[in-house]
Amino acid sequence: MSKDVLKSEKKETNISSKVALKLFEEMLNIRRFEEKAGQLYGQGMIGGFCHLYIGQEAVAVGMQHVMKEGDSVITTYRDHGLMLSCGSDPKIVLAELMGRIDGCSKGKGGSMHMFDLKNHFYGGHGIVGAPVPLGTGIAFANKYRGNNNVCLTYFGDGAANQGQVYESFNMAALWRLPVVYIIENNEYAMGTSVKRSSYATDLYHRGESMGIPGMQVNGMDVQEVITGGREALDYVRSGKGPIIVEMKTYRYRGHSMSDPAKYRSKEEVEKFKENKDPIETLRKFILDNNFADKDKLKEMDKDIRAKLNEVVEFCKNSPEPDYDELWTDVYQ
Ligand SMILES: Cc1ncc(C[n+]2csc(CCOP(=O)(O)OP(=O)(O)O)c2C)c(N)n1
Repeated sequence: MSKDVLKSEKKETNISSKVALKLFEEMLNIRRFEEKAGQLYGQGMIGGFCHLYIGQEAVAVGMQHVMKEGDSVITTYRDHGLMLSCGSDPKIVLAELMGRIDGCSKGKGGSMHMFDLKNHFYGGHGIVGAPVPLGTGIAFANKYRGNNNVCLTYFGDGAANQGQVYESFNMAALWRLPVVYIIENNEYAMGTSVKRSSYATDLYHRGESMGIPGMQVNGMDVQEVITGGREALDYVRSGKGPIIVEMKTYRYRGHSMSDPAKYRSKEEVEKFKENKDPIETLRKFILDNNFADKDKLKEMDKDIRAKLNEVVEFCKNSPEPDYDELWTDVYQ
């Protein structure tokens, strides 16, 4: 691979039925979890901010599929789906959302402050763009230790216009750090569309001046994410330095639960749901290839919902943190 910009449009061709069903289950897990989070928010069981990942599931699940043990993930506040894809227990994610003691931050952080070191998930950061220098630092540590691990550093299209992003790019290119920068281009930064905020809207070009290759991937199709992701990880793991992967995706819900999303039309959202939904696309692939029938897929959904109900029950019974907890875990 040269330093030229790449365009990955290939689909994974020889995906097995076992893998297809696993990917389907993982994406559906995230979808149902996020729908439930939205519902609980509406019932007042979740407070503060809550940014849902619905529509973007193929990105997290596809990339996780091509990562190796030891690789790590860091992202912004739209973090529940990515954390679940890292293998975190849904109970600790939901308990955190609901402000309960069994959450990963003992219920003190909520939606934007997730962390799971055991599963190599470095957060969950509420500051736009913050994961970029942090992820670059993790990549620096990996290179220093010579462990051949890669850090997958996620951020949004809005964050892509920040200065700290380019400072990080420069250092990563200079020191050939093992980092995949994943821009989740879901077309909006709060209420501002990419077209209104960015002169150049093909964000995978953004590292060119520093010799960082870029790749644009259809983030609505898990098989394309897998092909592109594998190429990107191979490139970085071979010691050539960072790469930028722009995942073209779309979020179905507003920026956060408090956003009615009036800056876009219902028709626009419906068009994505009807024609590009990552779960429906894989469902069709599974059915067309006779990997499973409709009933089996319905059964999987039923199981996922039943397990999720158990998670909700667990979290409802988990106590809120004591008042004294306010004074623990404080950096001094
Ligand atoms: C430094 C900073 N500025 C502003 C905000 C407020 N803010 C939160 S999310 C957001 C939009 C970011 O959009 P994008 O990077 O595209 O990510 P997305 O929400 O689409 O996943 C803004 C401006 C913030 N959290 N941090």
